[in-house]
Amino acid sequence: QDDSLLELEKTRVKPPPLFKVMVLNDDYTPMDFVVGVLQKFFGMNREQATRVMLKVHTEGAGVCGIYPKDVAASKVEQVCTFARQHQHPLACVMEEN
Ligand code: NFA
Repeated sequence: QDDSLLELEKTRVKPPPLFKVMVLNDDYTPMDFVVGVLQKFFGMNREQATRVMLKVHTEGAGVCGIYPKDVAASKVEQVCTFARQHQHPLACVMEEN
C-alpha cells in the first residue's frame, strides 16, 4: 500500500493556522471582572490586563492572545462559561488570523 502521501502530510512544512482570541465590549460587565478574566485565562499581569480591558472598552474589541485552533476554542469556552457563571454578558470570540 502507498503511504507516501500520508507520510508527507505528517511532515509539516507550514506552521499551524493561528486564531486570535478577542474579548468584545458590552455595557454591563464590570471593568474589574474583565481584568480578572484576562489575568486568569490569558496569563497577563494586572497592568497588561488593564491596558487590554481599556482598549476593549474604548475601541469595542481587543486581542487577548493568538493560539492554534484547539487552544483558542478552549479559551473562548472557558471565558464564556466563567462569565455566565458570574452572570456577566462578556463575549469572547475567535477569529482566524
Ligand atoms: N464597558 C464595560 C463597563 O463600562 C467594561 C468592559 C470592558 C466590558 C471590556 C467588556 C469588555 N463596565
